[in-house]
Amino acid sequence: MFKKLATATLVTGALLTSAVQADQWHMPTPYGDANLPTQIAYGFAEDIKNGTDGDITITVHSGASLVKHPEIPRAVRTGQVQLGEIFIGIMGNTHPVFKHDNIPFLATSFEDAKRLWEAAKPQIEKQLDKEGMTLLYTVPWPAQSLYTKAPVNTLEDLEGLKMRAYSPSTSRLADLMNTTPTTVQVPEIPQAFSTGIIDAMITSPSTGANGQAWDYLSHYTDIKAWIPKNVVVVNKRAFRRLSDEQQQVILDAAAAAEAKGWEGVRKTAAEDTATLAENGITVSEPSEELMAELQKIGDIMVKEWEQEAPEEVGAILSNYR
Ligand code: PCA
Repeated sequence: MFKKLATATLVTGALLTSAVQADQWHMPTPYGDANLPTQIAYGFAEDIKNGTDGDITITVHSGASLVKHPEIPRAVRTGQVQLGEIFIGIMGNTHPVFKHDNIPFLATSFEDAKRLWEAAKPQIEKQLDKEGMTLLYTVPWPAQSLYTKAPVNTLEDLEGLKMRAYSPSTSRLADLMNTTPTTVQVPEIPQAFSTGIIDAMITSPSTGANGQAWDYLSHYTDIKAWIPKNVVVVNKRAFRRLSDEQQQVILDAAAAAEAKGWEGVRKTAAEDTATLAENGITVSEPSEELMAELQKIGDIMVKEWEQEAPEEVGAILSNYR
């Protein structure tokens, strides 16, 4: 008798709780609070809280504090968290379509990067869907350029150096540049340079400026090789459980976030490049020879990429071109 009563009370209690309790969602992100994508993520969470009158509140766990970056895709896929932010390139081994994001010289202006994204988006949505995830929005990074401890005029100046890699494509690029790829996450960059784990890297002026690159290197060669993006994805089942109105609030917040990213990135690119120079880094344009050498490597990488998945990659390339 007592047991029955206790169970009944528990059930009623649970029902009551679920009726009044707001959905508390968790959103791991890879990068720290100073980064544009993270600031956008906070605004996105705020929009959703306001738009749902507090029924969905999202806690943003920035800087890989809740889930390590390489594990965020799986955490979202399995529903361990409801949504998360991921650097698209790190999923390059999941399916070649994700590599569109790190191919040198395929798209080097924000206009081209946006066109490339429109061309790749249907394929990306398809692959994410297969893995139980729904695409919400992307945030582009500034163009990726070369950081070194000495001036670089040709690829020979880099030969044998340990080059930071952050995705399968950048590992391949490091190989083709006759350097040794070494995977290092953003928070570990300063220490990796000062302990000699890496000698050079290709990343945005923002990541260099946030990590105070002037403390451990001296030259920035503005090769503007590609414009990668983060993507924010939601677990498909978590999303479908919401009402149509709630889903719409999230989609609207995602559209606003995406617009903020493409707008904001131009400003941060210019500001952060200036910060590098102000702090004593030599910022220079690449030599024609270096660009010609890198361009050749880019052509090889496009061919290799297309061979990996002729149908899907072919569709992206023909859409884009
Ligand atoms: N910063 C991140 C991704 C691209 C970028 O500009 C990084 O270096 O890992």
